[in-house]
Amino acid sequence: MTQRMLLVNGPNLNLLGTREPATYGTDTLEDVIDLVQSTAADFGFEVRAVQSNHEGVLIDAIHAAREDCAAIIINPGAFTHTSIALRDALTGVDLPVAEVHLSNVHAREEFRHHSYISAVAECVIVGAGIQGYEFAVRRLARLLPKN
Ligand code: CA2
Repeated sequence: MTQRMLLVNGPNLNLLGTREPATYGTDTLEDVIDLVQSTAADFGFEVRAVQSNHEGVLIDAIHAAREDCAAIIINPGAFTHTSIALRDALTGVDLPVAEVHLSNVHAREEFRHHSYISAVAECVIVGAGIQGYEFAVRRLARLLPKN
């Protein structure tokens, strides 16, 4: 059976490629999804992609992953720095998590330096632009047992 990865993008990431290119680059969310899908396919994984500006929708998508996903790639957007609920959802499903940030959050404002998610992630990739999502897929594919 084909294994699946859940790709989660949080608030405002639907705007990728339309504004703030100096911080977030010029690639769109569609480019991110294409990159994740094509990288995952090289390792025999399908991808379900979810983007929402609403915390509860993201939590529901994470809960649903328990049924049919082997791993989660997440850029929680600004919820990274605020959401214990998102962290608890990730803990609750007990799947390997890769946390990705397009920008180097550590070189930005102080409030972006802390992540509620990092402590429950297998790996954290920051500042590599959309390539960070590719690294995340490769890392998770390496960690997961072959079926
Ligand atoms: O660097 C990242 O990937 C972030 O997760 C992006 C979040 C930010 O709050 C985090 O601190 C770091 C913001 C996403 C907003 O994305 C936009 C993209 C284009 C135009 C406007 C916003």
